Amino acid sequence: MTAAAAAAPSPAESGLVRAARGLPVDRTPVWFMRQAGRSLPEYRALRAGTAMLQACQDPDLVTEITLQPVRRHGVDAAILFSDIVLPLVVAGVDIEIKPGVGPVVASPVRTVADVDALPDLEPDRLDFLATAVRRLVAELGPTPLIGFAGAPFTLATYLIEGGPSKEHARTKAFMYAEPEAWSRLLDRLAVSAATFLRAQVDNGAAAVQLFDSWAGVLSAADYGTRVQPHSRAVFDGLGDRDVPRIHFGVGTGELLALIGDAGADVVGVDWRVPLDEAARRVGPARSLQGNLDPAVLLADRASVDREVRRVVEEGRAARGHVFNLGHGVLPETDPGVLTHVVDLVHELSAR
Ligand code: 1CP
Repeated sequence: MTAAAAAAPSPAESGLVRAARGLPVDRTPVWFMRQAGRSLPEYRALRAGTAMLQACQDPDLVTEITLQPVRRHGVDAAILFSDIVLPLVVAGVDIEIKPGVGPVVASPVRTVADVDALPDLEPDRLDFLATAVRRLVAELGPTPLIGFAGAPFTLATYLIEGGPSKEHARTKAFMYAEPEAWSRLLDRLAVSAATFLRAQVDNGAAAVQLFDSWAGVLSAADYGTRVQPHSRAVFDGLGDRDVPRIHFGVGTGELLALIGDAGADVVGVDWRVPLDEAARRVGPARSLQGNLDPAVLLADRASVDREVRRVVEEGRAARGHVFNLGHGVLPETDPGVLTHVVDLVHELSAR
């Protein structure tokens, strides 16, 4: 290796990866969940006329949309433009993402037979993903690409409810009434999530995030026995691939320790629990990601600055801190505010 090559920064040595491992960083790394998407006019222009799930399978569109927020905001990581339902769609499940609604499943999973009829995800159907990830890694240079998948529980809520839902009552009823089929369903979703993550890591993704967005609707007891083993199976499916594992859900204050124990290096926290308290709940062996309330970005600049400062300060209690929102960017967010937050986090945390 030449001296220049040895000195060239690589995604594996990036602030994101270092903070995720609890290593010292020059400044707190920052990225935003849903940083690609509807808050960006250049995204809306590029997506016009293409259905969401079609766009996710087009390597040119995936590459360009993933890069847009990196160019515009100077964030410290890219996240693959995709969706948590994509592995199901690629496997052959009839799902559509309806504008203004979200994923809608044509034939929801309601019986034990429905569980057993679900198709498996064949890895050889993921060539489009390998192509997009390889291109992105080449374009991104030292900036890490985060690969992701939906966790078994959150995917099960869409399959069983048939679409977005607030109470997830059918899902919970199935979980209690059909424990064996429930376990089989989550097992199968874990296998497909692991296949999807491996395809991203094996083509150069430098970190992964498992989205269990709706796990917070469960008690700790149910989460621990009926869900966490399946999320752990997803991380275990990465084998010895040496990339940090981020594990996120909304409303998970009571579950933070369990979410960490599923096999995460980084626990994602929403805005309900301050990061210093989250650090106590998660313990010294894991880093934290979060947790600015996305609604704050719609307020006046003084409020934005005050809340960003608070999150950066509270994040100092964690083993390592990756600055993010507590959930995704709201579509009505002014992208200029996102760029400002990136600069402010860097300035406040510079060492
Ligand atoms: O036409 C559009 O622009 C549709 C909006 C959209 C976008 C931009 C959807 C529909 N998905 C996405 C992309 C997406 N989805 C990303 C891209 C990368 C990035 O963060 O920039 C990611 C990581 C996801 C993951 C995802 N999809 C989650 C987990 C994260 C979260 O928000 O909690 C969930 C729950 C979904 C389901 C989904 N897809 C789309 C919507 C509107 C929803 C949520 C619906 C609901 O409320 O249940």
